[in-house]
Amino acid sequence: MNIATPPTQVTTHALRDAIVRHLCYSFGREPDYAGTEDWRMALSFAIRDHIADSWFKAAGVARREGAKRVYYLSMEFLIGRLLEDGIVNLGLVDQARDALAALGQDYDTVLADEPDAALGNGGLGRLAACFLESLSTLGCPAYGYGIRYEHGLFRQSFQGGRQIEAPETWLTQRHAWEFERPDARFHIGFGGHVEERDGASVWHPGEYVDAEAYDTPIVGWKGRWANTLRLWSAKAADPFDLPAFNRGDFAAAAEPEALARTISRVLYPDDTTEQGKELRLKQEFFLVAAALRDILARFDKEHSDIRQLPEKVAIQLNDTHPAVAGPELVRILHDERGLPFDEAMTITRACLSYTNHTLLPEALESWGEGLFGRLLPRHLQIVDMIDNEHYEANPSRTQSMRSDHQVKMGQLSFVMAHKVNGVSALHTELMKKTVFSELHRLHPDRIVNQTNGVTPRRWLLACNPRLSSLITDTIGEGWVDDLERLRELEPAIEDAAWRERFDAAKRANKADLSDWMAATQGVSVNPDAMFDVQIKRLHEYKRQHLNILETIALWQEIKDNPNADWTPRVVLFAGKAAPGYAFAKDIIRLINDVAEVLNADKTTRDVLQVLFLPNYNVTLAERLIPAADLSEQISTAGKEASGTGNMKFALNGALTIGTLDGANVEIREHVGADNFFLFGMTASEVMERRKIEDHAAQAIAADPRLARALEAVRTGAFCPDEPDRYAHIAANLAGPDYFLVASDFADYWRASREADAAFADPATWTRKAALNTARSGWFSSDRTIRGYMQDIWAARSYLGQ
Ligand code: Z16
Repeated sequence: MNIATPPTQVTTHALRDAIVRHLCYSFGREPDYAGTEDWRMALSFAIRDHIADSWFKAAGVARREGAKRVYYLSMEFLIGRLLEDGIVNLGLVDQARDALAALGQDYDTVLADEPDAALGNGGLGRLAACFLESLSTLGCPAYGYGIRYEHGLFRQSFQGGRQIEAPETWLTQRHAWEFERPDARFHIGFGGHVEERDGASVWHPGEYVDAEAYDTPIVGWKGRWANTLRLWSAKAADPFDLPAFNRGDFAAAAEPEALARTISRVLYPDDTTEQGKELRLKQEFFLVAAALRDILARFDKEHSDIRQLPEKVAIQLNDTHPAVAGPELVRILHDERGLPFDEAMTITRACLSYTNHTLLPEALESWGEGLFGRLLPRHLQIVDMIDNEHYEANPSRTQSMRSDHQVKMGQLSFVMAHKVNGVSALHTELMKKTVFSELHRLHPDRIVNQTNGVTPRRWLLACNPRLSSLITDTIGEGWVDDLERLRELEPAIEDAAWRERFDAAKRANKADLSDWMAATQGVSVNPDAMFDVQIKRLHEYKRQHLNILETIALWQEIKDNPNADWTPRVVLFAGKAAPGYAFAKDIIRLINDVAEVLNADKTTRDVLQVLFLPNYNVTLAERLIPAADLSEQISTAGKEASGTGNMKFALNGALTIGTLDGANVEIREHVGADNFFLFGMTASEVMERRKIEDHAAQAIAADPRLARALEAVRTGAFCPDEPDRYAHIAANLAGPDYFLVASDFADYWRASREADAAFADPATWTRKAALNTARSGWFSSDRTIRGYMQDIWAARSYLGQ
C-alpha cells in the first residue's frame, strides 16, 4: 500500500506510470492498441488506488474509535460521473492532464467517456449524492445505502418534438468505481405468515431474495476521508431450478434468477408523484431490510449491548421511501432479540430521523393494507401496534397512519423518528401548518429545519474551472471547504478590472456551451445574448409553461416592433417528464414546437431563440450552469420544497428570476434583494387567490399580452398541421389553472423586462452576478451536513485522528 504518499503529492510521472501499469496489467492492453475507454479505465484505476488508501484509513479510524456511524437510506443516489470528482478532490487535475498528454491522450475526451450514473430522478437523489461527498469532506463516518438499479432514469430523446423514453444502460459500459462484496449478502424475506408461539410472534416469509452489496468509495476534499456508498443488488436466493433444467425446460430453470432480479432492475421514474405499485414496496423493503441487517452486523462486531444502539447508529430516512425501517427495526429488536415492545420502540425512535421533501398530496406515499399485509404481514401488525401506542394518550386520529384501509407512510415516519426535518425555512414552516399540523402539536420539538445545500467541489470547483481559478487567484484556495469565505471577494467586485475577468470567465463558458450546442444540436446561438435557463423535472408546479407563454408573448411583441432595442435572449430548457404524466409531456412538445417556429423566424431570431436540450442529467447540468446568466426558479409559491439547482446557479454567478418559494427565499436574503428578480404571489396569497373562482379568467381579461399568447397556443400557431394540439393546455390555463400561471403572468413579464434592462447594462449586471457568487457560501452542503450532525445525528468528525 502507498498510504505513505499523500495523494496531493503524487507526481505526473508517477501517475503516468500507474496509468500504463493498469492499462497493461489490469486491462491487458498495450498503449499502442488502447482506445479511449481503455485509457479512461486505466486512469480511473490509477486514481482509484489513491481513493482506496483514504478509504482504508477512514474505515480503520472509525473502527478503532468505535465511532458513531451515520446511515443515509435513500432509494435514489444521483451521482453522475465520478472520475473528475475523484481527480479534483485528490488535487490531481494538473498531474492527470499532463500524464495523459504525455501518453498522447486528451484529458477532456477521456473524462467525457464515462457513463453518467443516473440512479435518481432529480433533486432528492442529487441531494443524497452531495451529502455523501460532504460527509466525507467533513470526516464524518457514514454509509449511503441504496439500490444498484440495472437501469437508472430513462434516456430521453425527441421525435417530432415529443419525448421518447429508452432504457438507460449505464452498467453495459465499464466503470471503475464499484467493488462487489459477495461476503456481504443477506436473505430478504417477503410474504408468508405470522406464527404466534408462547406469546411471541414469529414471521415465516413465503419467499426469499438475496441482497448482495456493491461498494463505491466516495472521497472528500483533499482525500482526507472517504465513506462508502453501498448499493444492494437482488440475486436469487436459490439461483437455478435444476429439476426444471433436467426436464429440458430451460426457461423455467432460469426463472428464479430472472424473478429475483426484477427487484433491482429499474428505478421508478416518478418525481413527486406516487405509483403505489407492489414492486416499488418490494424495492423499498429490500433496501431497508438489507441495510438494517448490515448496520446491526457492524454494530454487533464492535459492541455487545443492543441498548447502546442509539449511541452508535444514526439512520436518516430520505423521504418516506425507506419508512418500513421503523417497523422492521422494531420487529428485529422485539421479535428476534427479545426486547420488550416499548423498549424496541424507544431505541428505534432514538436511531431514526426522517426528511420530508414535499407537501404535494399526490407525492405522499400510502399503501393499501391488503397489499402491505400480503407482502409484510408482521409489519402490518407492528404498524397497528405503533399506531395504537401513539394514539392511546391522544384519541383524536385525524392524522393517523391507519385510515381508509391504508398505511400512511408520512405519519408512520413522523411517529418513528426523533427528528423530522424540512429542507428550507419556508417548507419547514408549511409542514408545521399543513401535513403534520396535528403531529406537530403533539410533538412540538420534533420538526426542525435543515435548508438544503450543494457540494462546492462538483458545483463550482470542478464544473467551472475558469471562475474557480479567478476566485483562488483573488482569495486563495480556502473557499473550497469553507464556502462562506467567498464573501472575501466583495472588495474585488468593486474593481472594474476584476469584473472584466469575471465577465471573461462567463463569456468563455457561454462560448463553450454554444460550440457544444452547434456540434450536438445543430443550432447556433449568439453567445453575447442573455442565456436564460430553466432546467429541472417537468411539472406543472414548476411552471415551464409560464416560461414558454412569456417567451411567446415576447416574440409577438418583438414582431410588432422589430426595430426596438431588444435585449437578445437564448431561452434554454432541459428536463424529463415522468412517462405517465401526459400534461408534462405535452408541455415539452409545445416548447419544441415553439422553438421550431421562433428559431426559423428571420425577423426575431437574432434577439430571441429557444432550445429544449434532450436527456437532462448531472453531466448536462455541469455544462449549462456555469454558462447561465438568468436562472428560472418560477414555481407556484408553496410548492417547491427547496430546490437545489437554484443554489448552483447563484453560486456560479447567475441571477435568479423567481418566486418566494422554497430556498429562493433564503437565496434572496443572502444575495440581496437588488441582485434577484422577484415576482409573483407569496404562498399565503396563492391560497387566498385560489378562493376566487374565476381567478384565471380575471387575470387573462386584465392582460392583453397574456390573452394574445394564450390565443396563439389555443389556435395552433405553433402546430398548423394539427391546430388543436395544445387547446387543452390553453383551456387548463383559462379554467382551473391550479398552479396560477395566469395570475402570476403579468408580474413575471414585468420582472423579465427588468432582467432585460439590467443585462443591457453590463457593468451593473456583472456586479450583481459576482455578488451572487460571493454571497452564496451559505448554500454549501457542508453547512447543511454540519446542521444534521449537530441537531439530528449527534455525530462528529474524525478528521486528523
Ligand atoms: C424529489 O426530487 C423531491 C421531492 C420529492 O418528494 C420527490 C423527489 Cl424524487 C425534491 C423537491 O421537489 C425539491 O424541492 C427539493 O429541493 C429536493 O427534493 C431535495 O430536497
